[in-house]
Amino acid sequence: MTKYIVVSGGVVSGIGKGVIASSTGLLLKTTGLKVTAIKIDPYMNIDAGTMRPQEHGEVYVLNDGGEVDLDLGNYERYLNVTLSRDNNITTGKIYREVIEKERRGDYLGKTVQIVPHITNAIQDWIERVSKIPVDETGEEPDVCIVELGGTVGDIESAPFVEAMRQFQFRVGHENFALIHVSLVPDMHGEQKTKPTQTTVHALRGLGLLPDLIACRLIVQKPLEDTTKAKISMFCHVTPEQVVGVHDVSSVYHVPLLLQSQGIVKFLQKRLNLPSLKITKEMTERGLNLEKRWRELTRRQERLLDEVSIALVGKYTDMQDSYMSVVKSLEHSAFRCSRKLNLKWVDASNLEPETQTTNPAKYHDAWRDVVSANGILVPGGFGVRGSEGMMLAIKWAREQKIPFLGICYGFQLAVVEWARNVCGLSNATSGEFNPDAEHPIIIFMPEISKTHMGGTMRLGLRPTVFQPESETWSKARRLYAGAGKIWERHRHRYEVNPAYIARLEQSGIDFVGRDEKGERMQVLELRGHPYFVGFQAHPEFCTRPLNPSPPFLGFVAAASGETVLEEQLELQEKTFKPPHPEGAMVSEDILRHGDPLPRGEEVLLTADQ
Ligand SMILES: *[C@@H]1O[C@H](CO)[C@@H](O)[C@H](O)[C@H]1NC(C)=O
Ligand SMILES: *[C@@H]1O[C@H](CO)[C@@H](O)[C@H](O)[C@H]1NC(C)=O
Ligand SMILES: CC(=O)N[C@H]1CO[C@H](CO)[C@@H](O)[C@@H]1O
Repeated sequence: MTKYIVVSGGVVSGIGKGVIASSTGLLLKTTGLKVTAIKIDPYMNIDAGTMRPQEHGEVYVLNDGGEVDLDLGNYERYLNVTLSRDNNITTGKIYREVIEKERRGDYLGKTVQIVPHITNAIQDWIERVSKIPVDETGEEPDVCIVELGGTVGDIESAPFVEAMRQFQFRVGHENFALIHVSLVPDMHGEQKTKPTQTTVHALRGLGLLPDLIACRLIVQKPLEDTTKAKISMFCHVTPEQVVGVHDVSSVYHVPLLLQSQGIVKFLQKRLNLPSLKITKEMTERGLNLEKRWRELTRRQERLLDEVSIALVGKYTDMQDSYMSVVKSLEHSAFRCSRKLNLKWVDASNLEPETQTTNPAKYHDAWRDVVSANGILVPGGFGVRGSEGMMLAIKWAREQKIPFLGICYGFQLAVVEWARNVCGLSNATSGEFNPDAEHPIIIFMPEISKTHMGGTMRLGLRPTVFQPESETWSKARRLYAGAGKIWERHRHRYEVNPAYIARLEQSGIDFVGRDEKGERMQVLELRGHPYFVGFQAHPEFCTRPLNPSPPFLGFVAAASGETVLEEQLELQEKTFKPPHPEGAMVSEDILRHGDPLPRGEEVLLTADQ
């Protein structure tokens, strides 16, 4: 029987419910259990692909091409699992399923209602998805963490709260626990419990009893014993059921903070976890995970040397849209024992026009770029800022500053090369000007231009390293010298095949390509400390204890030549892909080359 831990929130959203939920999952994993996660988003969108990054943060891409909320990224990273698009439930998906069933006549003409039809559909979905294997064992998970988005009491989340109320009886008391995350405001040094009392009363009114109340304090001061006693008394729980989560130096400390308050022991007893048979091998794996996690957090506190990275992008004032990129840099910096100093540079401030319209911004932006140890151009869309990004790329290339280009950043690096090295001064991307004289980047031919803005190439795809790259490519060494690697893609444009010979003659190397060798996926320059571009989005597969290889190489190179050499050697010995074996063989890719579309067709927003 699967054990379910539902994590709900009260008072306000955005207080780190996801981190508490994934930390709980991680702690259970250290006891040798197999853990999966489901995120419920009470909004009507069917998927996240069409949502604007300014409003929702990053669109996170899964192996199966599912475009989801960035919280699923949290779970994949903490739990080292591979989730599917069904691990994200939105109101839109549930309603669509119920409406489709109604249209098919599955309800035999009965009145279809929120209770029981929508609430049943939610419960069925959770039960089904919680049983899907997500890790290298290929076995059913023991525990499923269900994070309920929004706050209890919202109109939006009401059907989900009711579904959870019913669900506790469906699966039984011993298999269902609820963690309610609440806010404890600190007012002039006094910790206030009233909001928590109110939200717990609301929860009880809806038929759900909290097994644990996680009190978030948005200050660096732990929950006081008197506050704990008060919450325990007014919310009708024992003091051991109240845990405090104050601000700590980094989110990686949260699991240890929870553990120190006995939540593992509590959940073991509450859910009768010892009744699950845990093999010796899994117990050891769990212990090893705990040891490595502790080491990571301990090492983090002692970091002295800094590495500064300029992130030259477009949505720099909406930093959540680069969540996975930032995580990849963080994980890589830990590994290199460096403190990450991230400088956000708005690319359009680097353009010559800004020098006249806003000289201060122009100079600040360039100061950040030229003082950085490494320059990163992440994914993006559209022409705005692209000239500024290419100026930053040119600087990195000529001054031999470590550079990493992701997706759009990779494409711009190719255009910059075509213009300034290959002598095609009119080179540009077909994305900006479809009638350009030298469209170095073009719309992928398989993708329909006419169909509602087109589709995307989405999900986990292989990249094959060119045979001769074995002798020199740093990118390849970072993947332990593998001939074939797997990363997630999300793009619509590619390097124009008509220019590849010319580009390569002038000295750029496309060391990684698709299986047919037609699509350019990894570029690298020889004779440069680190100049690498990826058409894929490797940032979606980074792990705290297993940083994304191209990011690791980039941060290591930015930390110095010896650090890079150390990390290359370590990667050659220890790197393992974060995907379970099964994820890396896809029949239809083998049979048909590169089929499109694998995911749902994606409509573009105007901004893209
Ligand atoms: C993470 O998962 C991958 C693939 O499922 C596995 O090979 C690797 O050993 C796991 N890493 C850890 C630290 O558990
Ligand atoms: C290409 O650039 C030259 C100047 O370098 C310009 O005269 C010419 O019009 C450009 N061609 C196109 C098609 O834009
Ligand atoms: C079972 C099911 O309906 N899954 C859906 C999950 O969401 C995606 C859209 O993002 C749908 O395509 C799936 O059908």
